[in-house]
Amino acid sequence: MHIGTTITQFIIEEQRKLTATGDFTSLLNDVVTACKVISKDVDRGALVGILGSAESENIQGETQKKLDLITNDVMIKSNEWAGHLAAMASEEMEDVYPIPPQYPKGKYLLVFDPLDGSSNIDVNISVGTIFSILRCPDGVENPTAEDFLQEGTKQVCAGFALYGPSTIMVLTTGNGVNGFTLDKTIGEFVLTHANMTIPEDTSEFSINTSNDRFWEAPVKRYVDECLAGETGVRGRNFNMRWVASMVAEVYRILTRGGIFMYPKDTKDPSKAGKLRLMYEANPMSFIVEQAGGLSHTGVERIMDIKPNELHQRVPVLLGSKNEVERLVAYHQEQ
Ligand code: AHM
Ligand code: MG
Repeated sequence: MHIGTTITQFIIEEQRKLTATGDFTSLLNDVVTACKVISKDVDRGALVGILGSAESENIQGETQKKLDLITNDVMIKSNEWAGHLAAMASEEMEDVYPIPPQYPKGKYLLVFDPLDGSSNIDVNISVGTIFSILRCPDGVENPTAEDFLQEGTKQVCAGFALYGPSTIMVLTTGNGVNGFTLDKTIGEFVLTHANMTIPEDTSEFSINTSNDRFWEAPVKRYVDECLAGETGVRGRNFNMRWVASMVAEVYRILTRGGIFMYPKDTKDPSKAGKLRLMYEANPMSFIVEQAGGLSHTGVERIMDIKPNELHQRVPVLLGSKNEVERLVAYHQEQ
């Protein structure tokens, strides 16, 4: 029986159009392998004793889950050996991870959040892995954090795996967005969602409303207007969802539209937002924009930001074009 287009076939055929060397295809294959391993680990969960806290903190001061550390290790071990990468960086590591001296080095940089939404892992709600591939600057042998600080527009590829009822991989290399479902019977991701596009309009919003009192005026206005429904200025009712796993929210938006907001707030004035630019906001922005949506901070397009540090946080407003534009206009009006 024909199984359809596997992710490997898809990547090879895409790269052929660009007369690529095969290096990038192999790198992506290693990332895909890591996500299959993580999918299996998430699936096994309590059976193998890997749920719960690791009783350590990451650089952001967040308590790490055992699975944060396990999945970080899976990403490193799957991607360090093949000679495609010059270095890696992750949400779970303070500094850049250099390729160990016993392995050859390559021309790409890989940055990732190995387990996004990990506060959900112990309650069996969808989590995921987010990644972004950048080019290592020419002539750089031993990349430092500085070499990673490239605008989102420079990404070669961005993707995420979503470990939900199905395991799904969503990818862009700047030529549209495609989704693949893991067929666990054969261990292959198969193309199931070709050319994903985000509807321009939506009546569904997504924000953690427990932060309401800390929001700035434009976000408060936007949400209040959605909540007023058909009796307010919007003249129609809105629905709300909050999964607390960005991977799940973005996948929902790719499937049926919507707007996702993790805005700047005054809860902790030292932070510009909750989500991290390099391994959350930029890859998701690349995917969302390639699917016809928009991704903005309210003040600027996320992918135009010149990063100033590896673990930088940014406000994130992304999804259906017309809703994000409206919210940006509210920021400009103030
Ligand atoms: P994580 O990378 O530590 O899991 O944090 C990022 C997650 C996002 O997936 C999600 O949108 C957000 O944090 C949820 O935050 P909150 O717990 O404030 O609702
Ligand atoms: Mg995350």
